[in-house]
Amino acid sequence: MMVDKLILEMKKSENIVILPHIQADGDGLGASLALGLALKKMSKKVKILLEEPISFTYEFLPGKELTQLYSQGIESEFEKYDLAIALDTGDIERLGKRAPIFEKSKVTINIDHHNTNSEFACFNYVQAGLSSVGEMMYSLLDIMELNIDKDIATCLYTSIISDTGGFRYSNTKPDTHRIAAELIDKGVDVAEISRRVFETNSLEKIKLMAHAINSLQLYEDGKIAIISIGEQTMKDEGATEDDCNGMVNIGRDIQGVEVAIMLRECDDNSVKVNLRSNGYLDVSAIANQFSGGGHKKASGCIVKGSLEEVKIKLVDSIKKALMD
Ligand SMILES: [Mn+2]
Repeated sequence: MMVDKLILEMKKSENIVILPHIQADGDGLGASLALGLALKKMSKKVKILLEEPISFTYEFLPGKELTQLYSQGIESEFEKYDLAIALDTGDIERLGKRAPIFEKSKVTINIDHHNTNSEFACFNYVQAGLSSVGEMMYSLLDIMELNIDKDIATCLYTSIISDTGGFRYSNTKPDTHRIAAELIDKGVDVAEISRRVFETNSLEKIKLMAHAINSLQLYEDGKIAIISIGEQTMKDEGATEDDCNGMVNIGRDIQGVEVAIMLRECDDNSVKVNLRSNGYLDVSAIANQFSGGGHKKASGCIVKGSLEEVKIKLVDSIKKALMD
């Protein structure tokens, strides 16, 4: 079984590097920290290598001392590593500048739940039906009979609530709640984690939301909602990439909307696209048409062109998909 192979590889290895996807979210980061803390208990030498600094949203997570920020030229530091583990990463591009470190590692493992996963590692453990890598990680640590302490539980709980929107999305299954219950038994502070993850925004984000709401456009009798944020607006408000997180939900939360799109202009004549589906449309298939990926109800891609050009392309492709 794949799980047994992964466990064997982890047990065999001494130096292990863990890599969540770029702009690590609650799931990628939470699962990485949980695995890092667990491997540490097994006396492994562990580094969690991040592309960007940890967002203030997740600063409360335990295990930060295991993280290191990628910087140019650090590749040689990782030459002696015998195992690289990518978490919550659908394809190798999602590792950004750290992809060569992953690829040069002697053994590579990919643990993920994206249905578009390209199985880019030596060992690929992909469970597309599961809510989060956090949920997968809980089961993995359980099989390894590792003691899940309060710190590890806090990381895993954060993973799960992040990707299920606090148990509100259809990926929330009976087992998701069973695992959450086990984690709460370990002493997780539910109210505090929920407040940090869902109810604490930067002032810049709130100001950005005002722009996003003003930019709202509806197409196809209100089935498609688009919000867009220009590069200049980001600069004017002093907003960061982080502040754009979840902004797509503004459109998704409107009655009658099937697909919500959030467009974020980047300074290299490209547009970062977030897609959310409220119902039957598989937005990972739409993202795939533009070399992106994700889940059926949440996906993303980066498209070359101006905001206007990208908007036309996407609306066109979604219109076609809605007609099928
Ligand atoms: Mn995830």
